[in-house]
Amino acid sequence: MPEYKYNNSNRGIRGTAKESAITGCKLSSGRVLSVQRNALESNEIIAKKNRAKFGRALVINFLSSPGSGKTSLLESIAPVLKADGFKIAVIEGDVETDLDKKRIDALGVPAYQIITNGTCHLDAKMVNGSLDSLNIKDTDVIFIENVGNLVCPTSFNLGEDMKAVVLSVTEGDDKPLKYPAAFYKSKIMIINKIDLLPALDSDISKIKENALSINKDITIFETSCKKTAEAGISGLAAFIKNEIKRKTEDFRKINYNTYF
Ligand SMILES: Nc1nc2c(ncn2[C@@H]2O[C@H](COP(=O)(O)OP(=O)(O)OP(=O)(O)O)[C@@H](O)[C@H]2O)c(=O)[nH]1
Ligand SMILES: [Mg+2]
Repeated sequence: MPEYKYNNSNRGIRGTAKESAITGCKLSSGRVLSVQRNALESNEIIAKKNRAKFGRALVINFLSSPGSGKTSLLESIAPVLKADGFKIAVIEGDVETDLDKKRIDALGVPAYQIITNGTCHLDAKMVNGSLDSLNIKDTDVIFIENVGNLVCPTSFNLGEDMKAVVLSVTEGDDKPLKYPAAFYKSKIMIINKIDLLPALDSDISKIKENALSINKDITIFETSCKKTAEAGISGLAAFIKNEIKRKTEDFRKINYNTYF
């Protein structure tokens, strides 16, 4: 993983996005809280178990600020994948409600609700508790909708294949710079609500430039989930289908005798 260096000179803290993504917050003295480190180390152990349980299913962990359009994207992508015969499941993370799960239920897609009761992210143990309820062996892709937050979810590996950060155009083109770990740790960035661009001063090329300055390998999609102006969904779905195929092939090569 390349190391993106940041320098938060306002607070006198220096470090790397890799460091912050692994250890969470650092004390200004530079000492990492050992209790926090222990929690993250236990999380890694359970994340590995999750990954084994996911088997051949591709797992995508959606991160974003509240309201960027994570559930809307799932509502747009799921019918496209279903129409092509792919089997989908969704794990919904929410601080308080099952409102998003109800939206997924309405698509006829199996969904499991995790209510975190105030915690601002999902962790591997929460996800592990959902796995027996989903028929993973027959699932091609599992989408995890993390709690709306661009900071805390980046520290917790859930055993996923990739993180996908969603940024809507109304949030401002500086967000990749202000919340670097989310962009540094994601394989793809989805710039959503592009139908709103004509009403904004937001410069989409600046969003991309800032994201690429944090993570030069990030793959960028531009989407609109607005029904009357839907855009970019087929391209995103094509990418996901390709990743499903790739995961199945890789998994088959390694586990042919034990799994298939
Ligand atoms: N104009 C426009 N509105 C959108 C688009 N995508 C989502 N929205 C709207 O944005 C609002 C939030 O969308 P959600 O999909 O609920 O966002 P979310 O990221 O799942 O929100 P949380 O789960 O609360 O973090 C809803 O009113 C959506 O209709 C889009 O592409 N264009
Ligand atoms: Mg949502």
